[in-house]
Amino acid sequence: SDEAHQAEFDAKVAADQRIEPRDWMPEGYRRSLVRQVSQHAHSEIIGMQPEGDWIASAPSLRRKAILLAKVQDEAGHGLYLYAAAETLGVDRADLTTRLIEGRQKYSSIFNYPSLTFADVGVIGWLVDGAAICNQVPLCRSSFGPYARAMVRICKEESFHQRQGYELLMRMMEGTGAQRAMVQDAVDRWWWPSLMMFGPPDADSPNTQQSMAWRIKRDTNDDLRQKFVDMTVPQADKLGVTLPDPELVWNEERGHHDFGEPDWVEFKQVISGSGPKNAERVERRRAAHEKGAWVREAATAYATKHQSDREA
Ligand code: FAQ
Repeated sequence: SDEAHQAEFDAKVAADQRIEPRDWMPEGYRRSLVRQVSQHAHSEIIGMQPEGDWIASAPSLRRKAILLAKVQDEAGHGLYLYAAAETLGVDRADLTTRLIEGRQKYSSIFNYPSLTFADVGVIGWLVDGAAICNQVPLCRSSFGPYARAMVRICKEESFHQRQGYELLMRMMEGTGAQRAMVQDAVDRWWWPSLMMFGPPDADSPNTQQSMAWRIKRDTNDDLRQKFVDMTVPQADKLGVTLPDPELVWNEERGHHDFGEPDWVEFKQVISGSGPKNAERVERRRAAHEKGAWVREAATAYATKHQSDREA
């Protein structure tokens, strides 16, 4: 009966056992996972664009090789995540259609422009840093395929974060103009990085249920705090200033206090009118259309192979 199934599901979740694709699961659980995992997959794929813009003009062969490897990893992450979503009974072609028709979200962070090569370093440091902070706990997400995808992804994200930080360290040893370029990139990416964690807990419609199901293991505000605490000493060591006059260590709380991100801007960006939304989605749509012949050829080949086998 459904009641027995529900009880079994609840017990598994409470015991921190993984739910697997063939297990019974509440419809809402499935829906919320499809939502989160597909948004996450889309983020990896759209997230290739801001850094991808710099591959052709990386300042050295070494930087180009590193950047190419990182952007390829992001494609790989997208593919693991689409595969995880497919175990929930959705089809990746359909998810891509929903993305390019603007019916599904992807992370707000990728709707900002990457204006200089310092942005590549800052994306690695702050954006991958925030991604790690958010994703390490998701390695313990209750849905098996998602949790396992996160383990592999987090290993690669930590390389991504270090390459960004190392790039910035080198630039900070350079000329005044290079140091200014790093500071400018930090000024532009800091607040959007804080927004990656989602709305404040009080305005987060999904957190409570997702925490109860152990899809999410921490709230948006807790992870945002963790990220700020982790990043402040890194900024000091780098020699940059985080653009928040309210940022201060609070001895009593044992955490940094910090200012409020601009949630009006956040809402605009997630509803499609951020600085780069239209361009990002358009580029994805064009790439998808350009790839149509590859999909057709692959399908034709598979069909031929199938009928050869049957003959
Ligand atoms: N952007 O109720 P909540 C990466 C939406 S890292 C856009 O709090 P939830 C690596 C949310 O979906 C980036 N939309 O939602 C990389 C919901 O809308 P819906 C990807 C956002 O799910 C680095 C509504 O607002 N990482 O790609 C955002 O409990 C460098 C209400 O929000 C992940 O996806 C946002 N920032 O918590 C790649 C991590 N925040 O669906 C390339 C996995 C919220 O009801 C280069 N996801 N929304 O229409 C999560 O942990 C969660 O889904 C949150 C949101 C924390 C993002």
